Amino acid sequence: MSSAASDVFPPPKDFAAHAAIGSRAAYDELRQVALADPEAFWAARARAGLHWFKPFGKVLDWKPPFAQWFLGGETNASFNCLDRHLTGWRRNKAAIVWEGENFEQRTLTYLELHRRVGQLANALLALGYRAGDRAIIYLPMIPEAAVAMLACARIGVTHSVVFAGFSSEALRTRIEDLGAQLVLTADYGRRRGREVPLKKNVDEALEHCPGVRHAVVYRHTNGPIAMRAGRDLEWAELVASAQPGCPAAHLPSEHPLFVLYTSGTTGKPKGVVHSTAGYLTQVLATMEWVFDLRDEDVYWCTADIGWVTGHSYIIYGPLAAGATTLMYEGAPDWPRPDRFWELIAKYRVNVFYTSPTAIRSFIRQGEAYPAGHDLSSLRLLGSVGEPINPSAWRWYHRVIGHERCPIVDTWWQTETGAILLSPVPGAVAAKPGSATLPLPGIVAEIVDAKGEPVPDGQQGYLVLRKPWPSMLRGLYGDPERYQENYWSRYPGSYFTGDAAHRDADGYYWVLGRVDDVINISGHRLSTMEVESALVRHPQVAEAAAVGRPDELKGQSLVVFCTLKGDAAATPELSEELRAWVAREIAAFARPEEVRMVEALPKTRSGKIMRRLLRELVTTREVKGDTTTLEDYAVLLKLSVEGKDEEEILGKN
Ligand code: 7RM
Repeated sequence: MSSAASDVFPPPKDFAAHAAIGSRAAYDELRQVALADPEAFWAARARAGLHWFKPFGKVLDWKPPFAQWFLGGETNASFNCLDRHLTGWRRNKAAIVWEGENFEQRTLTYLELHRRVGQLANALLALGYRAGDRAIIYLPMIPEAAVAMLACARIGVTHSVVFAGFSSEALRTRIEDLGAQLVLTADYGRRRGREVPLKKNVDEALEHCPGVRHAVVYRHTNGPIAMRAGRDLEWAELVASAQPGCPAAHLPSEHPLFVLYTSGTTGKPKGVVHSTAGYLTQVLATMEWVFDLRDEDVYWCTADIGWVTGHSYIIYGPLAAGATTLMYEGAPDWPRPDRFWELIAKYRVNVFYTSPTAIRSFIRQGEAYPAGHDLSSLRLLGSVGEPINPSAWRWYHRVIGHERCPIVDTWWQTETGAILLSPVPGAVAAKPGSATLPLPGIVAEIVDAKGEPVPDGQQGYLVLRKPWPSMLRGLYGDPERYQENYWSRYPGSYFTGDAAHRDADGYYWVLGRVDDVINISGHRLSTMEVESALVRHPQVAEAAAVGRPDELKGQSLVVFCTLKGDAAATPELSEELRAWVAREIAAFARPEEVRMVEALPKTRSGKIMRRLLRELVTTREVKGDTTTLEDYAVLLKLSVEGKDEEEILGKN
């Protein structure tokens, strides 16, 4: 499938002229070098990119599916993000520029950030926390979130950030799975003028988590909270009595820097484990290749630190690179729909990285909002989280980038740690809707069900043939699930769970998930997780959740429920169930629609035919009654009695 010439956007000449990689030839050469000897390639990046307390020996130990990188080496992520920048002029450079939802402003230089991280790290050491312990971070988008992550990293405490939009129930399951001893939180967060009761959620979760010894609480809004003596500690008091200088622990390369929970195909979220040295090496390399970062840049990634994008491209990547990273606390449309454009103009943002869902909502609001602000500082635009539709790409290019800024459509996952497919903006021509080419050192392929490469233009599954430094090291406490989820379908290759095709120019077009994971506004959600939440409701007997294409959010959630005995299918119950899911999981998981039905279509082996329901919500409107659904199911059952869903409908 080749594209018309008008669909190709070559790197703008003046962008390429000043870019680190400024031509396709230079880029092909780099990819060639990586391909010829990946281990030597990554070893050189690791040596040049990171500070090592002790140099590594063996580059890669690969016993599929378990990889270890840079063995024998000792380093520290917090040291690489902070201390390295203190010896030269960068010590007084802004590390974090923060703006609160209520327009409050704070700037932390590298020196100041280093001081605060050291204080908190010393306070945690004084409480007895050591390398190998686990901490949950449940904080809003405030600089303290970065301080907390870097303080944990400094002493080798593995952190797990839980998105502040998650419920107390979601928080509890993560604390329990991780066996965390420590929680770092705040009184409240701010969201669209409301105060989100974070500490209250922590209190509820901790009723079931006796293993947590301390909750350290930062006063952000100063709203009322309960403090439990002996367990809860005031952040301010703790750091006031702590020494500022805290030496960074010399940690082995493979030390687990963080665990981040993400949705899988079952009801239980997966704890994706990331390493220290491999993770940081590749995240840092992609800051250069993809964002073409310069020291004088103001860089803004609009993600939340609760997602992997926030970890890699608000905190670890930019800070390891010595960049100025902008952090904004609130919603894009608060108090007005032009908040993002106002921030870009105010802080003279050069590199802007956001999601297709955000872009589509801007399109809906109209061009007057961005037109009212000076966006001339922008040099480069990025997109992440879901496929970007070509029309949204063009709008982004024209209305935000003024046809001057290249766009990097970056494909990656929580599991991959860093961007793997993306144009290199000074070297690779973009095509709207394509993440273009694999970055250096990445061997991607599109295969059929048997693992054979498919011809160009044909749809298949995206797999990765070689290990990469920032790949996940496993799922916390569950090596079998790690093996099963990612490595069992094509032994020796990593299965991404995404469908894709490659065009005649070798460009990759990622189409979306092929499993029971849906993507709502770039947030990954397991349909099983929603179903488990629904069947916890006293009136629900069975539930099936599916995604429906949504113009704004990419996908929206539709759920089918059967009710228990005497429960009546009323609009009130439907509303209650929507609110229930939002409370049990998170607001983004609130179903768009609840359908109460008399039966769910099932295979003879009893599996709910989600694919059938998916087709139903996609291709035709389901009316208020249940007959359509039942008839559809019965018809299908009659014609294919005895076969399983996969056989009937093909596994995508
Ligand atoms: C970074 C992140 C991962 C899933 C992934 C895809 C989808 C992400 C793109 C994309 C097409 C993109 N991590 N996805 N980026 N699809 N083009 N540029 O999103 O773990 O939360 O989600 O998101 O399906 O497998 S994630």
